[in-house]
Amino acid sequence: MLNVDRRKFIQTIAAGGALLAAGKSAFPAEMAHGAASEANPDFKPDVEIELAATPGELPLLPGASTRVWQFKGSLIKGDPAAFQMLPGTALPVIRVRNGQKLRIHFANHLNEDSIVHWHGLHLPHQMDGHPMYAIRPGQRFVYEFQVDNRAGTYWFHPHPHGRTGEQVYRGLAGLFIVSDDEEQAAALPSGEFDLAWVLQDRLFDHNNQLVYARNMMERMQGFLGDRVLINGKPDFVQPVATTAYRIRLLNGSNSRIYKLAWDDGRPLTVIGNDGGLLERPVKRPYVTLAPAERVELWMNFSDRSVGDQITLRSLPFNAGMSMGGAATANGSAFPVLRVRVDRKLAKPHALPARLSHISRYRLEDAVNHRSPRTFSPAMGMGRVSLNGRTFEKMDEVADNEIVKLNTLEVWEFANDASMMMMAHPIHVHNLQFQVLERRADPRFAAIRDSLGAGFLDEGWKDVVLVMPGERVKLLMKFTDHTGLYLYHCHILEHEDMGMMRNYLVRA
Ligand SMILES: [Cu+2]
Repeated sequence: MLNVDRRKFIQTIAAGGALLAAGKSAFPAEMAHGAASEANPDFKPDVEIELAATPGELPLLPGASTRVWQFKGSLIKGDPAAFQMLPGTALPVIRVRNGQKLRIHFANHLNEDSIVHWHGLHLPHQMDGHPMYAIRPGQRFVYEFQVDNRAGTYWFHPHPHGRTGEQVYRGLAGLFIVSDDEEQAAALPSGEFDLAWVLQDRLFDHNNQLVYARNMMERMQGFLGDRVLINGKPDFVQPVATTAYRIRLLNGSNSRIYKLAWDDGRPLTVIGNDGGLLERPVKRPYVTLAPAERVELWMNFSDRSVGDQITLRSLPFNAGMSMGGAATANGSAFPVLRVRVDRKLAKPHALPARLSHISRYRLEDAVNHRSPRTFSPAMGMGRVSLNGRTFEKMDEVADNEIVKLNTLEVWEFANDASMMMMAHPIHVHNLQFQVLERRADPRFAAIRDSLGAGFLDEGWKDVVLVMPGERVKLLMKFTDHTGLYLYHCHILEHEDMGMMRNYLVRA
């Protein structure tokens, strides 16, 4: 929600003078360090938040505290529910309604550059947390935008180029939950019956300190921990009552894929994913959750007895090439968390047959339906790429990365698994897309089939897992905003190594 004068102001300071004044002459103008360091007095926020990335310590394991990096913040203006820590955790949750205006003062208290990306939100380029806006230690970036997303479970995390993986790994992530009228009408379980579980794997040394990517191999395959934390807690147990719950899951791991199933063999009832509620609930024997993907479950515990325990597990699968030790490799089996029924509650509940309305894009409406843009994530010889290119310059776009505002396009991601058989979770900034089709190379069928029944290609998505040898077609529309946005692999080590590119939306 920048007005024209404000844009001009930002462009002016981004172009030069203020950078020199701030002592940042060493940075090229396009880096725009400190570009939005002041609030716009004409912008009237409904919610205003102070949010700092800062070093801290948390008692995660018995014994020594773990040094972490955390988002800490406070609410300056708005409903107290708009900014809270998830109860009993250090995980920040921003809760807003679609249409609300937000101002977020981001302060970088780390010893390195950072910037915050609002994952899944549809925002002007300047507000998206592009790495060109990374601010130096001690600097501030003021975000001002109007929420323009349907109800859903979005999230936020740092996005400075080359450092995203480590900053997320050390603890910088939060949930961004949007509600709207359509979602309220579905009357899903709310308040204490609306749970959030953020899944992250971590590796600790003998002194309880986090260990991160020690060598090229751990970066190439994506860094894997040997311990799963839920909302930052090991050995997580969720107490529940004998009633129905809405459960939001975010895979906040750097590179781990989860194949989630209840240990009693019941199917999972899925009501939503990346871009909010599905049209109607669907059942899956298991759910495949790749890095940065979200899924919302509806779980009814009313036929359980007090004292019952149910374990959510990650089942074994064929991950292609994953070189972790047997206990930590992608595809190894482990318990994720336990649910414990600890009280009786006679509370009426019903799973709505219809959850939301989703209008499907049609392939024939895509301006390039006869010739989809194709992007190939590839890796080999210590290098990762998209169509043979890596992210090198902040503002670089190739000819096939320029799209026109207000057009629908079909993009195809073709996983070239010739060198390394790895699945890549591809994320596109600025929009929610629809998955049109997947085509698998029969040579890699065993890998695809070990996860395929858990894909949730329904509804709106902003991350799609592209399996080895697979070609996935997406339909996406570029509306409202022009400028540079990113698309990249959400294995954060791949992203940091350059499996990331800009695309440009042009008027
Ligand atoms: Cu990747």
